[in-house]
Amino acid sequence: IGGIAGLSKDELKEKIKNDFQRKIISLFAIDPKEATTYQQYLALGEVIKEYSFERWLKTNKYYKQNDVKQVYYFSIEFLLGKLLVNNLINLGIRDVCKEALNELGLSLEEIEEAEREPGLGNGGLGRLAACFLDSMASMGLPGHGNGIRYRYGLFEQKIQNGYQVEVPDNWLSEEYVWEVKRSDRACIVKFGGTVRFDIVDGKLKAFHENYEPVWAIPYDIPIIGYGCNTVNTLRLWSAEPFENVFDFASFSRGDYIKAVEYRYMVQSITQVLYPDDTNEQNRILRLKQEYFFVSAGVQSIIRSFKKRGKPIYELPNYVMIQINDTHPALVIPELMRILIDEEGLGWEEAWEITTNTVAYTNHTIMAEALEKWPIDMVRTLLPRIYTIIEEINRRFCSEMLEKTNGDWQKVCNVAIIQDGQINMAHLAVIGSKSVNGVSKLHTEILKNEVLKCFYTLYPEKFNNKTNGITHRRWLVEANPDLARLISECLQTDRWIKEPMLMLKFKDFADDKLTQELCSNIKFNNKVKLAKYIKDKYNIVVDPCSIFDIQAKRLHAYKRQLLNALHILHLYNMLKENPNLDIYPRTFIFAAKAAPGYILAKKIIKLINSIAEKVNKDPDVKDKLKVVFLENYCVSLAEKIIPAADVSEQISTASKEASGTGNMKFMMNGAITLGTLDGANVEIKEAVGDENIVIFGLLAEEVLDYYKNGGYSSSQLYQKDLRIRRLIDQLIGNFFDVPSGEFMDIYNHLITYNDEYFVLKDFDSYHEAQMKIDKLYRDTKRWRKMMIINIGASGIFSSDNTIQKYADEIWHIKRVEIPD
Ligand code: DL6
Repeated sequence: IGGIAGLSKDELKEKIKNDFQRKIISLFAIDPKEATTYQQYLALGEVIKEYSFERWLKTNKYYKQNDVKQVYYFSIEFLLGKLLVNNLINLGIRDVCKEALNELGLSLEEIEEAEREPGLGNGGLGRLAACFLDSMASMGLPGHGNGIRYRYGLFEQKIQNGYQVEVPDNWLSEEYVWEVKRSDRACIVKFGGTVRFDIVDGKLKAFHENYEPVWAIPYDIPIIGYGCNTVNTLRLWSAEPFENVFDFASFSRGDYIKAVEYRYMVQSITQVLYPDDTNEQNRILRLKQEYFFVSAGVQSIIRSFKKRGKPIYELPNYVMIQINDTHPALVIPELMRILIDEEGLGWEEAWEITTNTVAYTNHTIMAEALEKWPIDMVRTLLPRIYTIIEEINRRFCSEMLEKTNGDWQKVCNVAIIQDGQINMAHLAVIGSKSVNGVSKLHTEILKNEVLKCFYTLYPEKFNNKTNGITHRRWLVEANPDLARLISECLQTDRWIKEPMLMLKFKDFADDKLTQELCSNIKFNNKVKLAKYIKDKYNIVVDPCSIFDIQAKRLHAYKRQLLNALHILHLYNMLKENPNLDIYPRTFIFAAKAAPGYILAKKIIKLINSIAEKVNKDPDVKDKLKVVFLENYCVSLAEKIIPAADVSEQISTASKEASGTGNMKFMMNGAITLGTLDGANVEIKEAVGDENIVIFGLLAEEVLDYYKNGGYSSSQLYQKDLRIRRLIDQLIGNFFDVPSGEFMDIYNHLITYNDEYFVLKDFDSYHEAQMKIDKLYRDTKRWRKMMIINIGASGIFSSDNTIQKYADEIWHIKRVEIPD
């Protein structure tokens, strides 16, 4: 096995066949003909991974030898998706590999399907991190990921009798092909214990004693760039116990029970991904996870930096650490700890280095998602880190006190330690050189509302980096026919490297042939999805109907409830008037709810109850269908998104920081039906008002209602007959469900005054839906809209986003790894 550089196509094909067959023998000691599809996948994966090794080695060597500045993207989640197809495409050998396997009587598609995707993320935040890795490698940028190797990923969702049921995701039950264990690069992470201060050589020095040591073992995954020789690294850390832990003073020799408890404690650290993307307060294990991967990551960065032989104060010239939300914000005190305790620097020097090395991205304004840790918890678990946070806070507050002429209230508003808790967003802002939001609107809200005090203090830190998605996965891989059409129209495939070239595809918007081809591709994708739905759920959906899709995490603010209630409204209208002229629609949902999020789970049950009612009613059967696809994940998204006509992006304005699903759908020719929230605003700018359908309250109106009141959902209920009917159906006996089943939804909407303005926006949503109905009937117009959306989506390639991070925050340059 090994390198593939310089081989002719035929040589490569022969090599793949030989390597693949030999791999099956060496891995399983069986005749290649007897291998199961899964074994074939494992063998092919191993072969392809090894093909990347030569480039991987060269990349690392190049970075070292040329003193290249590197960026480390710290994220508690990396939602990678399947890697086999992606790696084949990025290595440029998918077609030849397909031929090689064909000649062996095998199907590459079947083998690819056998891969199990690691669910190491909840949703947008983790998937963004994965898109960024692909972009950095493909652009030749020296950027790596640092995260956690969870033993169990996000739960697998099953729907039973309309309810969500969670099943553990045992993704490591078989080995994971794409990783390489690097025990030689392990680090020790220290928990608990005490801190003693002493004067050594006239300097105050901290000694962390009686701690519990944990091994952090790195598993590296090669991140293969497209059309270049760059192979960067995603390093995921796994916690392992010390075998000789009895040598540590805190353990009494021979205490068997303690030893077992210790092993259990250690293993629990990287055991499971928290299945919640908003509220992680007060969970000690989560705090352990955060410190664990941060400490290991920073230690390993400093270790390799020191090997360069540069003075430590040069660190910011060679290293940048981007923290993906506040989960890795402990990077700040951890880097301070290493610089002060291990490198012997003074506070000011260490602070200067730290605040020039770290940059922070905020991903949410939802108050419940802004992390706060109780002081006691941090002090007990991370005593040395706590003393550093306290000192950062003390210095910052005294500086503020001076600046505000002693206005304590103002100081309290920005302090890191508030009301017995550590405010991680404040720590992140104060300790970073840059603070960015993830869409223009979101960044404005950060500057003018959520982090206003900090914006006044440090306006120069704040900047926007609108999210992006990798068009290589979300178009080239997920929708190969559309990718081919774009290449044919543009007469080049250079757009795969330079996504702004995709904008030229818009020139074909009025071209009849392109319109037809585009529409045929969409139709074929819909046929494939319809087959998937028939095979899996035995539901027949008509590919000629409008495929209207809402696929994302289930959250009250994302308003799947608005969509569901509206479907119920359409149903009511059709029951009243079976001849009502509405264009046939298939509403498709896919969404996981956090296991403890009761309201979200009830909304899933409601959608399934509506589906049951609608799908079996002969009166509406040709006009409406509702399908809930279980277990939404990256690979399911790759099946669904290319088949969408309508992309539902209907969050309450101001709540969705950016959204990235909105970009994936438009890239595949779906028309956005959305509010002016997150990146929808920029999608509208990119496609023009006539190529998107917008409805609902504006962000400023929503924020104004929150501040000043003025909305009463119960008044609306009294006044609006359609709404009253819907709400009454929820709590009456319209659905075949236990009595009171949807009471939580009722309370949310009426008793607690509809926090996310579902009923307030209902009217405007209905009008927008009717507009979609009308537009879809105008075939030419619709096709034109599709093409404009596809072309304009080049703007939202994560390559563009990453270029901005590289130029404006990281100050790193593209490098070409020689052959
Ligand atoms: O920035 C990625 C993604 C955005 O597109 C979504 O709009 C936003 O909701 C999501 N935020 C989170 C928050 N998690 N935490 N903390 O996932 O980030």
